[in-house]
Amino acid sequence: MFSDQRLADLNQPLLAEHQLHFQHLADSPRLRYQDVQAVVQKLIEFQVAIPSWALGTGGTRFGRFALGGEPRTLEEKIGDVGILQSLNRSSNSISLHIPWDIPQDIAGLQQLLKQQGLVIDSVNSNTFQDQKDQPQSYKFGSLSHTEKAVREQAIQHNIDCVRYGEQLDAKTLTVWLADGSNFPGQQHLRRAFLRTQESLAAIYEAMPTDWTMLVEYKPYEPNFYSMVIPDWGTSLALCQAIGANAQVLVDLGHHLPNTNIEQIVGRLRQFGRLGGFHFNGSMYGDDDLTTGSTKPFQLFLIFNELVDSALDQTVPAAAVAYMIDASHNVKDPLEDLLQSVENILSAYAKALLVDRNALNEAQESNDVVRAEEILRDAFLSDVRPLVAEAYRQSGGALNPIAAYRAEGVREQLIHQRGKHSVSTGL
Ligand SMILES: [Mn+2]
Repeated sequence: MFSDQRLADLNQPLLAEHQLHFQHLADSPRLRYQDVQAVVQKLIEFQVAIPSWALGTGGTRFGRFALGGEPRTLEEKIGDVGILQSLNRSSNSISLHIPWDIPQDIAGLQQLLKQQGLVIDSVNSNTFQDQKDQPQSYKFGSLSHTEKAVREQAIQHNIDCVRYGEQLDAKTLTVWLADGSNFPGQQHLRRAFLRTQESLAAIYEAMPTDWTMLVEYKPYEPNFYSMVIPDWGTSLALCQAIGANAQVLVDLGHHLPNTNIEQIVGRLRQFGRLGGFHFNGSMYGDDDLTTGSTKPFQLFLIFNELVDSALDQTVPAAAVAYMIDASHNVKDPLEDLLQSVENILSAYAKALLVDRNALNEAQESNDVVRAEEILRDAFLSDVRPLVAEAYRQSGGALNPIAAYRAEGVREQLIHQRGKHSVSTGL
């Protein structure tokens, strides 16, 4: 949809002002210790996967207000992510949800992905709903279920996901379990855990050795008394029991209010078990808002842990898969995703600006105020010119949302797909 020439035309009127702001930041004391191009390069290299289930308008228990032009097929979803990628060059991969997006025409999909410069990074299993014609029900759990036949069906579904993923060169299986109980006494808590461990181990055994299993946790919902994997400690224990390629996935919305998520991130990095991220914004719980919309300082502190641990030789080097997991109830999903990626890149850029030597000195000498001021100094920097420069240098739009609107992308999608097209997903 956006040719290089079209992007250059859209960027042209913004260029002079951008260069002024960028130069001002590059010359500022904040970047005194840094090679500004090295920071831009890090931003260019940072990629966030887009979920196939979040390209339509999301709903709540109460209703759904569709926007129109939603992608109806996996091919159209790839098209939507291609639009994002052409604008920000930071969303080069897709997280696939099975069974909402079962790949059919593998050769055609591979060609389409190549054309759009995209890859499938992970497949996500779904044992939180009963599918039509499914022999066993997940009403009382899946991998933790008391009945072997239900567990076996859930194990097989996860293995099927891996097989679909292999056909499209994915390397990661993400498992989020809705298993748990709603009432005290309903479930034997330890036995449910052990059955889950056994089931995950069986899936792990069936995975190719170069695959990673990401184990997500969530404190409540859909079960309100207990979740089998409620917290990072449980995820970590499962991963340690299963194998080296089992890693914890941190979903920012899967914490109770006021949880110190940056500390969890630091711990998991230290133990070499942070495998992935689901980015979203959270006000009360798993409300799946735009990443960075409500707690930008927390997002910055999380990136501060990621940047700091990446520089620490004593921390095991590990690839972290970054993905968005959000819902868009009242926004155009594509605009929301552009905002999320921009907020993620901004938090990362700010974390890269932290004067680490000065911070270490302040921490070691217990200079509390100085340490906090160093973080505040980076957090309060306006890094938008750095992010825009990363977009520009990688061939994207200086202002992706403005370009999206100027081109009338949503109107075109509605024209192509209709006002009432509905996407599978949240
Ligand atoms: Mn998630």
